[in-house]
Parts: sequence; C-alpha cells; structure tokens
Amino acid sequence: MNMFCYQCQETAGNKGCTVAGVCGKPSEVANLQDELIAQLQGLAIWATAARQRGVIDDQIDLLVVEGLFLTVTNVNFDPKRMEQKIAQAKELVKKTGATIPSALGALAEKNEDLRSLKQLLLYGLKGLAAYANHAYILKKASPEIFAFIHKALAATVRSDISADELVGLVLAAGQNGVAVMALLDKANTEAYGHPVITKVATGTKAGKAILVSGHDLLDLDELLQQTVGKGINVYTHGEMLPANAYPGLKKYPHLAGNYGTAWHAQQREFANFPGAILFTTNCIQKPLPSYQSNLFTAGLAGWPGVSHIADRADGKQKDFSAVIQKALSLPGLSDKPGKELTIGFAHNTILSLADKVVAAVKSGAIKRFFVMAGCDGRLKERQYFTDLAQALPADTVILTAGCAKFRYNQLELGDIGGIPRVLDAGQCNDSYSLAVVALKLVEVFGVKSVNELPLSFDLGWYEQKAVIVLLALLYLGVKNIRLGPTVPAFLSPNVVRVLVEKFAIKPTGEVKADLAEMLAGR
Ligand code: SF4
Ligand code: SF3
Repeated sequence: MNMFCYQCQETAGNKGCTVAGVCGKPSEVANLQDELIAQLQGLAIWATAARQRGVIDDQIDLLVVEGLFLTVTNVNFDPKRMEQKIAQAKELVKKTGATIPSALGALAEKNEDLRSLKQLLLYGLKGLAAYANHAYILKKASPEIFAFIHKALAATVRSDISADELVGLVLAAGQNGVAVMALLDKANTEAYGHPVITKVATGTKAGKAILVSGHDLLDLDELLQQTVGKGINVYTHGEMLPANAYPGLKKYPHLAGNYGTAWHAQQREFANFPGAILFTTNCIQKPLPSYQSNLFTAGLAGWPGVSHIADRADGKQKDFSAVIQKALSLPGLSDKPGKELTIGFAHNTILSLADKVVAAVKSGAIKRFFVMAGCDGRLKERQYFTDLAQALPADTVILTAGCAKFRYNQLELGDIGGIPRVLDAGQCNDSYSLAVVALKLVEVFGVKSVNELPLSFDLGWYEQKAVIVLLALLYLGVKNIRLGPTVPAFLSPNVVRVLVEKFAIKPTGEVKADLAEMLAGR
C-alpha cells in the first residue's frame, strides 16, 4: 500500500485509494497530507489547552483552517505547497512545544467504528475549515468556530474517546457547520449584496477572455477590477456561476456569463477555451498539455507546474497581471449564442417571494419541494439525478445549491405561476440558504419541524464540503435524507446503522421507487 485515502465519493472501488488517487493525487501528496494533518492535530491539542488558559494564537487559528482546506479533495496536488504548509506548521509546533501524534493517516485508529467516526468528524472539519477560510478571506471570523475545530480535531487522535462522545462531536460539527455557513453568508452578502434574480448567458461574446472557476468571490472581484477597460470578457465556470447574481459583481459589464458546466468536465471545456483560466479553489483536475500554460491557480488551489498567483500582501489586491497578459496573448472567443440560466434564488430572494410560494402551496399549485443539492462528479450513476429531476411531477420545485445543479439546470423544467421549478440558491458554500428557507417554511406552515413539510432531500456528495453540509442538516434534525450516488466508504456498517436509526438516512436507489417514496413523504 503506497497510501490510503477514502475521503471522497470516487475513492477506488468505494473502499480506498491505495496506489494513487482516482482524483489524480499521487501517493507522495497523499502521504504529505497525512503528515500535515498530524501536525495540525498536534497544534489543535495545544491550542485547545491554551484556550483554557485564555491564550489564543491567531497564527494557529489560520494555519489549521488553511491546512485542513488544503487537504480537501481536488484543492491542491502540488507536493511543494504541501511541504511549505508542513514547514509553517512545524515552526508553530517548535514555538509552542506541541506534541505531534506519531501514527499517521486514517488507518492509525485500529477499531473500525471509532475509525469511521473519527474520519467522519475529520472530513466534516475539513468542510467546516473550508467555509471558515472562505469567510476569513472576506474578513469574517468566529473564535468559537476556531475553538471547536481545535477541540474536535484534537479528539480525532484521542485513544480514550468513546463512540458516544464521537457521535456527540459529529453532531456538534453539524451545529458549527450551520454557524459557519451563516457567517459565510454574512461575509458574502455584506461584501457583494444579496443575490438577485439574474439571467446568465451561457453563450459567448467575441473577444479576449478569462474563465474563472472555484468558489473564491474575492479573487473574481479583484480580477474584474483589474480587467476594467482591458477589452477582456470574464466568464464563470462551475461553482463560480452564482457570482453572476451578486450586485457587487454583476455590476461589471465585462462579467459576460457562464462557460461550461461542473468541475469534472473541465478537461474538455478548458481545452476548448481560447483564453486564460483561473482556478481559485476546488475542484481542479490534471490539466491537459493543450491548456496547461493558459491555466493559473490562486489561494489554496495548486497543481505542480501550473503558474500560481501570489497571495495578497500588505493589504493590497492579488496581482492578476500574468492572467491578463495571457488572456491578451490568446485568440479569445467568437460570438456564439447559448441558453440563459436563471439564478439568484438565495434565501433573501426566496423569502421575498414567500407570499407567492405559500399561496402556490396552499392552492395546490406546488405539491412538494425537493432539495437536490451537493456535488456533481464523474460517475455515470449520477445520471440518476438528471433522471429524477426530469421525472418529478410538474407541480414540484427543486431547491438546489452546489455543483450538483449542473445535472439538471439546463433541462426545460418550466415554472409554476412564474416561480421557476429549479430555484438555484448558489454554491455549495450557500447551502445555508436552503436551511433558512426550510426553517421559514416551518414557520409559515405552522408545523413543528422540517420533517412535517412537503419537502424531500435527495443529495449528491463528492468531497468534504458536502460532508459538513450533510452534518449541518442532521444537526437541524432533518430525516429521510437520500444520499448518493454511493454510501461513503468511510462509514462502517455500525455507523451506517446508527445514522439510519437516528436519522432514517438512506442511499439513493432507483428513480421510480425513490420518487414514489419521496412523494409519500418517506
Ligand atoms: Fe481517492 Fe478521493 Fe482520496 Fe483522491 S480524494 S485519493 S479519489 S479517496
Ligand atoms: Fe462541487 Fe467540487 Fe462539491 Fe462546491 S466544485 S460542490 S464537488
């Protein structure tokens, strides 16, 4: 075994990647990630004890969230960047005298169920850290969330911990997941305003072009500012699509629309893009030689041999001039018509339509809502989500967030009295909107819980941001969530049993049978 990683949905044989990652992660990087996690665990143990003495180390707070985010699937494949982060961690370990666990990796825990719970917690923390880092970049931070990350990360190496205590921490991670997504929502909306209903072009305009992928709105913002008047059109890709709906970003006339679909189609889509491409976070894949020299990474994203834009220094913006020069040196796009996507249905928009939505439910025009959110991925079994969206009765509405939407956001699903049948709340980062809407529905329908609403959850997962979204929903008490296209390999049979008993969570199955069950409220 060269490595062991089973943190994502595409893990080899739904058991574990042991030679190299299906994602393209070489064993060298996987092992460096294990080493980095161990350093972070040591620092987390120290920081938890230090907090009890009233000592807070801002450098450790930031390093732990950045380090965890760096190990999320498809963020960074560059061993040098991993080594740099390990070196930073080691400096802090030296400064503090923290003790680093000696056993590395998921298999360090020998008990199958404890291992499963510890890894579920760790992957939830990775997602939590990713969202905390997104908020931090927009100058929003929560000491309570940092403290929880440290406490829970420290618990993943405890040999005296019980399964019950770990289950408690997993649910507490969900609680912190709700808090971090609320914080990120505040960060995004304070910086760029509440998303508004927006029609986004998927065709192209003649001219030089830059394509921006990933989730980092500030990178896109600064690039838009630096391309004003340069004769360059900026397009969004994948999880950047929702950026088009923010007033603070859509005000730029050269934000020209969305090009392409979800992350896993990037090799084909980028190869056909005759401009510069900027990847800001997950999910980057191995670049093809045909476009590697047009590709840039920023923030925590990285691929060996791909030019990386330096981080902000001294309160200044990132310098995207290399991306701009590259775009100007390439042929650019020609005029091509395309469909329009209607987006911008984050909580503020949906709540402003609440009267209309409630009236539609009360009149029977809308019978049921389906939350179909989360991740997209390569597996052909994900056709299930397209087929399900297509099979939904015409009096139902999809609430979506995350790149899962690319499985059905181009279908002609129409609207119900002017309410589109696909309400797109934004990135996976914006899943908070779906919780706000669900809780609002509880209030307006005067029911006791989300589980009494005409609302079903059918989620696709791929990486660890989806894990924290799932844990947040479990914390909110949501039952009968369908999860697919496979059950996470890191869940042991006993842990699956607990999840089924407590939350009636179930795997996605056949479209027809699942639909019949969901329409019956199961
Ligand atoms: Fe395998 Fe997924 Fe880990 Fe990549 S992130 S090595 S595909 S389990
Ligand atoms: Fe997608 Fe990676 Fe998860 Fe942000 S871009 S949802 S997979």
